Amino acid sequence: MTNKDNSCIKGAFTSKSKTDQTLRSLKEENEALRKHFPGRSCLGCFGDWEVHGEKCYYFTTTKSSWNVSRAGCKDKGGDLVKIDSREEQIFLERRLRGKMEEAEDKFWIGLTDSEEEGRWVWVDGSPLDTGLTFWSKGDPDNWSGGNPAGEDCVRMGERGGAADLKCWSYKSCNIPHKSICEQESGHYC
Ligand SMILES: [Ca+2]
Ligand SMILES: [Ca+2]
Repeated sequence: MTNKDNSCIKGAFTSKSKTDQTLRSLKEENEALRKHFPGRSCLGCFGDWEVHGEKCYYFTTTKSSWNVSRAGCKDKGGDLVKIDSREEQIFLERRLRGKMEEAEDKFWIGLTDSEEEGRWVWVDGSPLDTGLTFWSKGDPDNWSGGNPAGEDCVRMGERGGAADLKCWSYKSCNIPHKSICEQESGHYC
């Protein structure tokens, strides 16, 4: 084999690896665009619901107990939000900063241990993944100062932004709070 042949083969390899690299970055770009311009991938949400990834989110503006908040989400076709990833926590934590009017203006999420103390369950019945929790410092402490029954429901939000995303706090379920509902996004093509 001549040197010329060798360099041809080498060139072909370099070019293949460049093509792979370009393909990879195009895929990433496409994914990013799909998230930012849901219309392009035919994903969308009705009315005041906000699209993010493949889900729709609704942030209430009125305050209710955890149970009434959950019923409100169900009436709208969803349920209280379940946080499935760090990425979803990042989205919600950032979104709430602009919505909270004061420090205690936190939002109910779909997590509770009302059935059995310390056994955390999401609204879809799945157990809390202990590797994916974002408790504020000191929580969950089941403080009974506000309600003798203690606390069983989880709310989130830190108006000034949460350190390391940690902004879940435990509260008595009867306290009125705003809430975050979630449902699958629709396909509109
Ligand atoms: Ca979710
Ligand atoms: Ca409790």
